[in-house]
Amino acid sequence: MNDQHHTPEGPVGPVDASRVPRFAGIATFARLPRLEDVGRADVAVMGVPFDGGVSYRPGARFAPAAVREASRLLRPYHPGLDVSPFASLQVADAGDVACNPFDIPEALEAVQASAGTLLDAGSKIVTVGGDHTIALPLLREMHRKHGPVALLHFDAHLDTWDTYFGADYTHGTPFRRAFEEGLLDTEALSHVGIRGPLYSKQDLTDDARMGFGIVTSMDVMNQGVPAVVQALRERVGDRPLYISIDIDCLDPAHAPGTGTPEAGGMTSRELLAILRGLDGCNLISADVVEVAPAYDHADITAVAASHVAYELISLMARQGAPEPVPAGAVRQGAHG
Ligand SMILES: [Mn+2]
Repeated sequence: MNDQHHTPEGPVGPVDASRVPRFAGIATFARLPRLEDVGRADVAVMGVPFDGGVSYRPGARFAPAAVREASRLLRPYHPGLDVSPFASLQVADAGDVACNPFDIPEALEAVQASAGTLLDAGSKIVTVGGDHTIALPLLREMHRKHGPVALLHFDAHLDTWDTYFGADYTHGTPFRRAFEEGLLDTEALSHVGIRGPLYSKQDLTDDARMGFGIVTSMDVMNQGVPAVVQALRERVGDRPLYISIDIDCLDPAHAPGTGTPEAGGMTSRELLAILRGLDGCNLISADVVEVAPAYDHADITAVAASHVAYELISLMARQGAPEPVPAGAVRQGAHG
């Protein structure tokens, strides 16, 4: 099964929607095969149903299941990037990390171990959280593989705070811990989508000291997507790039189902456009976190998250595709 994308048969793609209706069958991400069914993957979609690090509304533990359900409608060809990600690469659903819901450090160890196994098998990872605490063990593994990494962090919040109630590992602190642990390339860090009130001006001082640039949601409005894209591309260059996307970077109108909503955010169109503008960057892995389905309406948030994950996978396909596989060579997934 190794190097499956080099075999004449090509990758195993999603279940054929013309044979099995999209709403039928057990949900994997985008109706792709499970990792255990194909043996290896160029890109593994990994669920992390953990929300033990939240400071406000809980519920992101249910996000992987909700995003998989919402991802049924994704289709194989991405016209904006002119790529068929599931034909260029073997993409597979790696299932969920079985996190201890009562022990944060143990849960983070489990996330790190699962991520390490996938990376060592040659996969890039698109993680569907889970709350933002899980970005820390993911960044630890990125650092193990790549050294200090560039980071684009899409969020309403800085997530560089120090502690909550004395706790070091929470969804508001992962990037301060990552900075302290030397995981980040401090020349190439930026938040995108920041808005809303802070605890004090010191929050910004501390954040800048760690090397972060800030693109606020108002900057996106005032400068426009192309200027924001250009600035981000200049900041990250060709460094190994990790993208961490808190779905609350979107306005609550576009992502109501999240734990700490803030008014005045980006539209889902703006987020997708910024991501698309990163075509050609050296994207090593990514996460989409903080979807809390209990507060969602009509799957708005889960649909947005599924499209964001698809966008990330498409960027990986554009950048790392082996020899293009003819469309007819992509085998349809069998499970229905
Ligand atoms: Mn966050």
